[in-house]
Amino acid sequence: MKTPRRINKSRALALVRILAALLLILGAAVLAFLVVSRPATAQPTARPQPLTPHFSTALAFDVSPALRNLPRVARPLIYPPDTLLEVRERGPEGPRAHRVKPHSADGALQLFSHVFSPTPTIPAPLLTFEGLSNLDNFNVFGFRVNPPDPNGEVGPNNYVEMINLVFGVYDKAGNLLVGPIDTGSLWAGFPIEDCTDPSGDPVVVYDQLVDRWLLSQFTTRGLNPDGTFNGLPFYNCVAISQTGDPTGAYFRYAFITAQPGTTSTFFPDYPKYGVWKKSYVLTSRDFGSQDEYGISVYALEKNKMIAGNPNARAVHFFIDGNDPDLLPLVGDGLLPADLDGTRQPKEDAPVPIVGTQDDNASYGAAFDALNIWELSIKWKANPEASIVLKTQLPVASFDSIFPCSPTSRDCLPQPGIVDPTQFLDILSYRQRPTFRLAYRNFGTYESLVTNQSVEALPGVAGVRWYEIRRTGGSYSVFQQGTFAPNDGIHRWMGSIAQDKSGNMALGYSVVNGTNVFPGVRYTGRLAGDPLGQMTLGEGTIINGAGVQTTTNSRWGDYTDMTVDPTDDSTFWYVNEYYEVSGLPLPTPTPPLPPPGTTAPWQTRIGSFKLSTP
Ligand SMILES: [Ca+2]
Ligand SMILES: [Ca+2]
Ligand SMILES: [Ca+2]
Repeated sequence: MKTPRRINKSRALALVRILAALLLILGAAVLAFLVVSRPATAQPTARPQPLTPHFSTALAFDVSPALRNLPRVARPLIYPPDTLLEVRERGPEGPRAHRVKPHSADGALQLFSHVFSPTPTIPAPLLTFEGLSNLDNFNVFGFRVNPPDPNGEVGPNNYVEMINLVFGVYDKAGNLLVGPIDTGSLWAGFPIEDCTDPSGDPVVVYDQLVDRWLLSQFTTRGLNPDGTFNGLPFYNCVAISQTGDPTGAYFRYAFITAQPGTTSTFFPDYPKYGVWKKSYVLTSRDFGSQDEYGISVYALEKNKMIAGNPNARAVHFFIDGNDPDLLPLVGDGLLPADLDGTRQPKEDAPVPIVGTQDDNASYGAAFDALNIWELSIKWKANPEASIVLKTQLPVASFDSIFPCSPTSRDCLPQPGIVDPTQFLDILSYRQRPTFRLAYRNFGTYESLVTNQSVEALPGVAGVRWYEIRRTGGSYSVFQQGTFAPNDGIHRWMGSIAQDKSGNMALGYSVVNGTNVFPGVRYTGRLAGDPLGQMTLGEGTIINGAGVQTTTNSRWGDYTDMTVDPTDDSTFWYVNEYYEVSGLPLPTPTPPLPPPGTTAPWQTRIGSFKLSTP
């Protein structure tokens, strides 16, 4: 184990540094945006340059006590009880897409012959139960946060959920076995203390190939409270369960995000992970301290990590988003393939990495497309790795720029809410697909499904979803659709996956301005159904009964549809909703919140199957 630089600052100060950014004036963020949005140093290149792999080994490693015995790092801080902190509200923002051409009609809008209503065709949930909530944050930290970043995955015996800023382990009946624990405690005692902060953007994935859990978060000590860089490094903190029991001990790793050849530090925002055959793959939206912007792609050496080898390696590529030719090809993020099922990709098959581009947005896309990158990696003594833009797949016209006002996050109305600053964030302007890129090998072809939020009809949010196939190494869009029944309900912040038969489930948030409170629903299709159609109607994980009243408007930033490895058929979905309203209450008054509550978001976990066995 290499000895990292020790950083000795108080826990309270660390929390303040991470989260107290809401105290800053907006002007600082605007200035940061202006500085990084169009750097004068950007040099156009004709085509994507060959990208150089940078290999490293984990900067720190150790073995944790069993999760159920870990000491708790977090100590409640004294805040007014109604304090709500936005996770990393101020900080590097990078480019922000805006509209450059008028609304485009959606070219893959699923048509309904009559007014859409939920049909009995889609099976009801087998089970739903309460996940973690903002009340857990209050109980652990003494304050609440937004957004929640809800995600979780199902394993043989457990469901593990991570949110900002806590996580928990459930059995499959929904009983909480361990937690809620502040995410930093997962790294309690770890040599790189940055990992012990409750920093956020957590991701958990279950690796059914080797029966292990991967839990992760980024670090934020390199950011000042005002979002500027202070010279400290950043890390991706990754914990791998020693066995299939997520309540047991973990092998803990930290991989630095520094880039060779520069003195900049790189903040790895919005990390997303995927399971592959011999690698864990992660992508992040990076901001360098010298105004660099781009997307990082990492592969982590899985076989050594699951063996608890301190010398597990990483390979890192940085794709420069300040290059105007590269910006549309990476946008605001790429998603790594995350393997479902047990049929593995071919030996040495490249890992698909997928982005999305929209010609309505200001990143320079000439047409609407999926951008397919391929990452190749061989973990030899002298490892080899490469990443290439494999192809661009034109897709049916879509429009990711929703009419939001007064800010780009004030988009979707809620019942009783008349102040548009409290409208919910659709987040569709971010030029990227949303978690996950669910991969499945069907033998004669490989299939990838993903989704993004769009303006499906003028002023109506919907979910564009895609099935990409790789056959003999070549990619095509096998089907695509936009799910937005014209029933006055907004659907967004989706996540999609396929079961072993190719049946597809799409979960998402719902809301409207009159009688649909923020809730969680799902739709689906069977493998043989007409292409591009979610044929089964709509099911409900949980109906909302309250509204979000915070003016930061944050929603998501992601949700998670996963597949039970036991039968490879049962879907498990997690998303946020409101059972009671935040304060101040809108009129008419929905259910009353607990005293002092400002943002009582909750999460709900639900399971369902689309076909009987
Ligand atoms: Ca998995
Ligand atoms: Ca478009
Ligand atoms: Ca707002």
